[in-house]
Amino acid sequence: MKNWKSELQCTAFNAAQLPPPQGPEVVFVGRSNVGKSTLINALLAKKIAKVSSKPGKTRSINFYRVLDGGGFFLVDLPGYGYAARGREERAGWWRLVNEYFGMGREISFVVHLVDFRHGPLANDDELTAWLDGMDMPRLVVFTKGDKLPRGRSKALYQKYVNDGLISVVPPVITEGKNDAGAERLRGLVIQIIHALATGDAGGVN
Ligand SMILES: Nc1nc2c(ncn2[C@@H]2O[C@H](COP(=O)(O)OP(=O)(O)OP(=O)(O)O)[C@@H](O)[C@H]2O)c(=O)[nH]1
Ligand SMILES: [Mg+2]
Repeated sequence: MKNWKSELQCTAFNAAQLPPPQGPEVVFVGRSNVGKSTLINALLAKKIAKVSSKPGKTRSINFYRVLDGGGFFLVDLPGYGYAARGREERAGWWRLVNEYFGMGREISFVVHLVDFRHGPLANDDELTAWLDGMDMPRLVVFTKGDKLPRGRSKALYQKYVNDGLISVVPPVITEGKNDAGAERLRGLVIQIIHALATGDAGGVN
């Protein structure tokens, strides 16, 4: 799918700063440093979200408005699982995320990013269980696929899937900035939004 027209709509550090819901939202979640902001930049085909090699870069909830596909938002969340953060900050993360998910917004689905080298870790499982409790559909994206030798990818992918990962369509593997898959993923995001809105998730391929 061709490039989207997009803009940063809002940056929120707390619930009071969250914008009023204005359309379907696709929310990017995952551990710090897994590549959420990188994937948003790849999808939007511009350096709009801040990226860093150090975990804990994104501290706010950032809403990127996409004008194509009927209009929707990509929402970049701060990552979790950053060891240098204390208990208080972790509690703050959960508070903000709870408020965001709990205010009746039109959240279409969650993109759960998982480092392909490590697979889902304990805090990913915790998040998955929490999302399951809300019946929140998820698309699993494995990041940093370029960091693994090609020969190992297939077996590892199969292992994660066999371990019971649930994803609205089979998990996608990405490879960072040189992501030839971004174009396909753009098409997939719009298909999933529409399939979920019309109750025809079986029609996505
Ligand atoms: N090789 C490779 N590097 C990647 C990939 N995705 C992200 N990175 C790198 O991983 C680092 C972290 O990327 P970010 O996009 O900032 O990660 P994030 O999930 O937004 O992190 P927080 O904002 O801390 O939650 C950066 O150095 C990226 O360049 C990938 O697929 N392959
Ligand atoms: Mg980030």
